[in-house]
Amino acid sequence: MKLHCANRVLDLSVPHVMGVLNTTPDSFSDGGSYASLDSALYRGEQMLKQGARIIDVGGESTRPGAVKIELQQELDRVIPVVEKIHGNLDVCISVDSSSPEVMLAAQKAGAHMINDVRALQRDGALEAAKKVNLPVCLMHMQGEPDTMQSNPSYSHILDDVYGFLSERILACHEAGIENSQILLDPGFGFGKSVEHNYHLLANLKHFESLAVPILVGLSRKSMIGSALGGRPVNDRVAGSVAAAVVAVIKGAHIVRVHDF
Ligand code: 7PJ
Repeated sequence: MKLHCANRVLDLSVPHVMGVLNTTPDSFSDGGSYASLDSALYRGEQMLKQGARIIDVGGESTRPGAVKIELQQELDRVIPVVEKIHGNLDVCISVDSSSPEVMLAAQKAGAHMINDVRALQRDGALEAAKKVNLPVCLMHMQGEPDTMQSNPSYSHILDDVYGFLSERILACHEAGIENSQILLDPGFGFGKSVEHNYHLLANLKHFESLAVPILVGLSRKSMIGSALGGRPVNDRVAGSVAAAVVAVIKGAHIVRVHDF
C-alpha cells in the first residue's frame, strides 16, 4: 500500500512514525515549549533525525477539557510553522485541524496531509479536503474535547466506531475523495474509557476490512498512565512504545508519537 502525499510517497508496507509538533500553549504534553518558530523547526529536525517520516503540526489543543480556540489564532499558530518546516526539512507535513480554512491555508504553505480529529464533519471541511487533494485521516471522537471524558458510553464500542468511520468514508466518497486519499483512526482517548481503549486496541484488526491505512495515537494517553499506576504524562515513554508496538502488530500503518 502506498500513500501519495502531494509530491511525496509513503510506502505503507512498513510502519511509519508521525511525530507530534504542538504549537499550543495549553497542549497536552508540550506545554507551549515549542511556541517559537525556531524551536518548532529544531524540534521537527530532531524528530526527523530520529526517524519520524511525518510531522503533525497542531494548533488546537484537543486534550480532555481543552477550551475552544478562534480560527485566526489557529491559523497564526499553525501556518508559519508549516511554512518554516516546508522550507527547511525533507519530511511529510501533516496538519492536525478540523477547520476548512486551516486546511486550505496549510496546503498553500506546503502541507502534505490533513489529520482531522472530527473526521471532516465541520461545515465546509469535506469540500476543503477535496479541494486540497491531500490524504486525510478521519478520526472517531465521541462528543467534543471539553466534555468527552465525562461519561463515555457505547452500545458496542467496536461496532459504533466502525459504523461511524464507514459513514465518514461514504461521506468522503460522495464529496469526491477516494479511498486512496483516506486514512482511519479509532481515536484512542477521545470520548472513551480505559476499558473502551484497550478493547479497541485488542481488536484493531477489525478495521482492516475498511481497506484503508490505519493511523493510531496512543502516546502518553491516559490508558497508558492507568496501566502504569497513574504515572504523569511526561513519564509514560516505555508504556507508549509498548502500545505502539502492539498497534503495529495489530495492523497500524502509522503511529503518532510524542517521544523519540
Ligand atoms: C490524536 C490526534 C490521535 C489523531 C491528538 C494527544 C491529543 N490525531 N490528535 N489521533 N490525538 N489522528 O496528542 O494526546 O490519537 S491530540
